[in-house]
Amino acid sequence: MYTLYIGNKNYSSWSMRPWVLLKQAGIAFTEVPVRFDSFDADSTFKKTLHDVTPTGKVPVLVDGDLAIWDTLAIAEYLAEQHPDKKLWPTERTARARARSICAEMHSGFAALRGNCPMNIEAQLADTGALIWRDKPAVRADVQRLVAMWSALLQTHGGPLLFGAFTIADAFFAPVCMRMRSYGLPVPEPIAAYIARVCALPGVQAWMDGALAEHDFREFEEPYRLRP
Ligand SMILES: N[C@@H](CCC(=O)N[C@@H](CS)C(=O)NCC(=O)O)C(=O)O
Repeated sequence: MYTLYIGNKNYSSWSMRPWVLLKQAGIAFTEVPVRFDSFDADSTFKKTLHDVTPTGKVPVLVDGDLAIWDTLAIAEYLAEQHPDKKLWPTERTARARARSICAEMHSGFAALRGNCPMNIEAQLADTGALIWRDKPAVRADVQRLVAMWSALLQTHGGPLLFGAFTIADAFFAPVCMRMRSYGLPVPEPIAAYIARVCALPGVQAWMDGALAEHDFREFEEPYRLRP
């Protein structure tokens, strides 16, 4: 049985990816929530993770005495462990494309991530409208996502990026959360894709968990004074 260490469901976009992947694929695991705190060296968060991962960050997947950190490595490990689940697209070129966009997500979209931190319970449409007006880099990130998703939905015919659910949809699920919370404007077919991702049982289960947390963490809240 796997153990997955995760952060607050409302805020932890990196934790969301492998959690949704495991849930959506029907792979059994136990979750260990590690509450976000100051992230100082002597914080409970860092102390909890000290013996688990050298990075001191979530997510971490533990399989027996093996710990795998970093979302891409976790996704690759699960795909190798469960070939029957087809976590990557089965066709070679589609798989290469899926890996490309997951790597792009992993190292990119800094403006969107920085300006629109994930906050599932928050309704930040007014803030989103100001960000949209004032931050061309955010608009550029969203334009890139719209182009990426439109091309894939067209090529593979939907309903998800590569037809059926894959790691790629799990990787972009937190982006869908951001688009939703901040009300960022996207064309209708993209809004429909976001709605389909939100309706996936694995994503729904994560969102339900986030909404049940009621754990307002000030340092994760650039835009709200209170819940
Ligand atoms: N590249 C890492 C990023 C992990 C990450 O930054 N996790 C955040 C929570 S979403 C964290 O643990 N932050 C604690 C810290 O920065 O000390 C991955 O893909 O897993």
